[in-house]
Amino acid sequence: MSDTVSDTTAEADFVVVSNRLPVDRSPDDEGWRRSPGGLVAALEPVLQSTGGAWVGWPGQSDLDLEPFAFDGMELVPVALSAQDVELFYEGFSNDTIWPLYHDVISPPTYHREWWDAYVRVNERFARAAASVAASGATIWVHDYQLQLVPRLLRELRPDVVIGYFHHIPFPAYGIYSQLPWRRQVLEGLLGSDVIGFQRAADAGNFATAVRRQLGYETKAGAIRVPTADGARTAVARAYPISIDAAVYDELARRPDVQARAREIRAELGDPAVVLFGVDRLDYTKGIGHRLKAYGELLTEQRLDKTEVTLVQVASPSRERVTAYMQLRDEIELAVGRINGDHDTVGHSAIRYLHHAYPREEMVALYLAADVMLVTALRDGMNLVAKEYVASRVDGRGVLVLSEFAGAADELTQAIRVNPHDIEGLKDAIMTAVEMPVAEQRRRMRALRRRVRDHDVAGWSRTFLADLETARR
Ligand code: GDG
Repeated sequence: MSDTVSDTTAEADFVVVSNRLPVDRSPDDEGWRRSPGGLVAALEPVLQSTGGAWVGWPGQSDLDLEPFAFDGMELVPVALSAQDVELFYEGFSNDTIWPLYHDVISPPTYHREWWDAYVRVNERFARAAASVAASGATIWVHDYQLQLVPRLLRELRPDVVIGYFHHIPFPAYGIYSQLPWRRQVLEGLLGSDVIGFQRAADAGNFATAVRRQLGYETKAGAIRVPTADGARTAVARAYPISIDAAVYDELARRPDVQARAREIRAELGDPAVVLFGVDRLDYTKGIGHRLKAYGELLTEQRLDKTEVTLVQVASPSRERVTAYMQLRDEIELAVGRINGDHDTVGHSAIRYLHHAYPREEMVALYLAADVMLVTALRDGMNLVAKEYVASRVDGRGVLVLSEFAGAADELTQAIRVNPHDIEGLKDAIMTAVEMPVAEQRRRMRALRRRVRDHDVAGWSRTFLADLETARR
């Protein structure tokens, strides 16, 4: 990676780089479908108006494709071999960085072979981005799989402006410093002009790591990065991500979605109380703690088992990583025990669903749920919490929210919990179940205002405005 990529083929003034392209192969394998998600929704208008490009992996190993146009964007596929997927993606990204950055809830694995693959694949992404960026382009790199890309890009293309957004937590120094390649990762990120985090605490942890490891001066989020001819400034600060709130609001007002919400309650046997959890099946989400608290409330008869149902959607995730296989076994064992103890022939304590659902169905579930349980042990933001709020067009419903999710900084009218404190979690669930309607409405009004006024479009506008300032 020593040669500078020539920009003779370059064309895009705005380039997004993320592990995955924003499209999935359609089931019949005949072309592409847009993958759902707020990031695409937020960035698509910018990409379309600037003739921008998106660089990423198409999601299948050994698929080597030429760039192609899709919905007014140029998509630039980066090929990953089956071995890259195993070492770079499942290995270093999801079994080293992910557990380390989520406060070692699960022990991180350190393999030099995984690191080598991470470097190699990051170089490939950087080269792909460098080759499509126009002179002076803005390049926005996303997330923990690509932490080395900013610096590699700066070496290849000193003319471009580089932003990086970190979707997951950045851990405290005592934890971060376990990483055998801690300096290289910090230097990789510092190739950016602006480094965005979910919470102010994450940005603070990053600045501390930079000071302690590299000895660079940091002042209120401005980091002085030494260069060959002096120094440049990199900015590290919080840009809490959000959702396209209007889309959830609209879906939740649709008569068919509301009818489906009523139908869901009927299918559950019209219980007095529906509790709801939806997460990727991930050990960071605190699903086990949630089940423990709920099971004890049933056993102690604080909740009436004939009157309450917990719907838990656990969407399949990272199924080839051992820690996730073990988690699935643990969760399914816990669900089986609780249901075995408390079910009747006609009623289930937990409706456990190991599937992914279409967005309409998710919104119907949000509308059907009296209480939403977000009990993450560590979570960059947690968009589910915001989606629940945006869907409650009826002003009802209660959000129980972990203080370890980034969303807790903003959603202050939720019932805040420490999920490690099982007694506290049980009390919070009871407070939510028993909350008078007037109080539900008062809290929900404030929550909805927050999510409406801070949506994902605002998030990307703010970040990109700071990148423009960095350019000047
Ligand atoms: C990472 C960070 C940060 C889930 N199951 C289904 C489904 N989902 C959707 C949810 C939500 C998204 O997936 C999950 O987002 P989260 O934010 O809750 O969590 P992560 O996947 O861990 O995301 C996180 C985020 O990045 C953004 O920066 O907030 O902290 O870990 O949108 O609705 N969607 C559908 N069916 C499902 O079954 N349609």
